[in-house]
Amino acid sequence: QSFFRPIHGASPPPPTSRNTKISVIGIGNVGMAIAQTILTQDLADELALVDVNADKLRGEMLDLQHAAAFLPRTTISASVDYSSTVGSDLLIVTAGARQIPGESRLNLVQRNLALFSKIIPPLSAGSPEAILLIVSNPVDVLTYVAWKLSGFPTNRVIGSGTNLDSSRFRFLIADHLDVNAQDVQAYIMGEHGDTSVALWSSISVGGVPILSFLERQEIAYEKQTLENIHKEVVQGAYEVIGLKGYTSWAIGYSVTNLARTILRDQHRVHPVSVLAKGLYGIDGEVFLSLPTQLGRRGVLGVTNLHLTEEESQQLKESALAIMEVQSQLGI
Ligand code: 6V0
Repeated sequence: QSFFRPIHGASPPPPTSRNTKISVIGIGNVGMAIAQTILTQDLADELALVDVNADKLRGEMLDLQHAAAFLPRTTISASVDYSSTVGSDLLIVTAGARQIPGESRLNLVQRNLALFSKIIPPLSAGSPEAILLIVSNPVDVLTYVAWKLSGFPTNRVIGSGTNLDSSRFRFLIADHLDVNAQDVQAYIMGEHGDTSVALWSSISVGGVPILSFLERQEIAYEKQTLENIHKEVVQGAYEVIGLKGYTSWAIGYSVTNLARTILRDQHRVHPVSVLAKGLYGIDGEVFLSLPTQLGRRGVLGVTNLHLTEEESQQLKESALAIMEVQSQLGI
């Protein structure tokens, strides 16, 4: 029996309209930061949390549910079973083994490949129309792995890539020039990691191209300063992990920002990891970050940026570095 009684002459309820469902797989520091940001931004009617740790799952679910009085209405579920994700519109994967001190990157990838072989097939089978958003590291290689394992078309497999790096980049430039980071248009492309490429040539603030502005004003911009900013971006994650043990808030906002663009069909451009084959002189089947227009169908297209010779070369080298790891995986 319903708590509310129908008013006189009311029509029967319409056939149930479809809810928006987001699943977050892996609810460690990153998964939970994403989950809680999604809740505060009212992006989902249903939020399904999945992890292998049943106690932590239940604890996190209850803790979020207890905030219901302060949040937009979202049904939150938690399960160790992937079937709880069935019918998702967006599958966000943050599950991953952590690097053991002294462990090689390749070994970590092998372990995460084994993990993805268990996770991705049931996820894609349960939500065959979903968009798969990979966050686990190394994100570019694992997005490729997820694409292969899911059988999804390339427009529906996306890696969070350098969306976070670009946000760090924008913050540092804004800080340097004393402007608002939201007014800074700046992209980091390529690998999410050591070989990422800073696109200095296309940075603008409030519509003003920065490099040519500095040159016109004859302000001697020190190349070193620019390089240091990029270095700080690359080191950013290591620094935060060194200080607090993990990163969470910025990646939480960064991924939620992508979720909003996708689910609300915003057609915004984000630097995310997509299949780069045939673009910017890249031949191989490799996922890396390019400025990409996203919407409800996932990837809508990739922008046609003009790169300098140096940037173009760096991007190709970044692709080679990722493919080098991929080639050793045997998939
Ligand atoms: P964490 O806190 O160790 O969380 C990982 C979670 O995955 C744990 O709760 C595990 O129990 C869970 N897990 C393990 N196996 C499974 C499985 N089979 N099914 C479901 N869950 C499982 O790590 P943290 O949350 O800090 O990081 C998660 C991943 O995100 C790591 O790979 C990070 O390197 C990566 N990041 C990626 C970023 C990006 O920009 N792409 C940024 C930050 C972190």
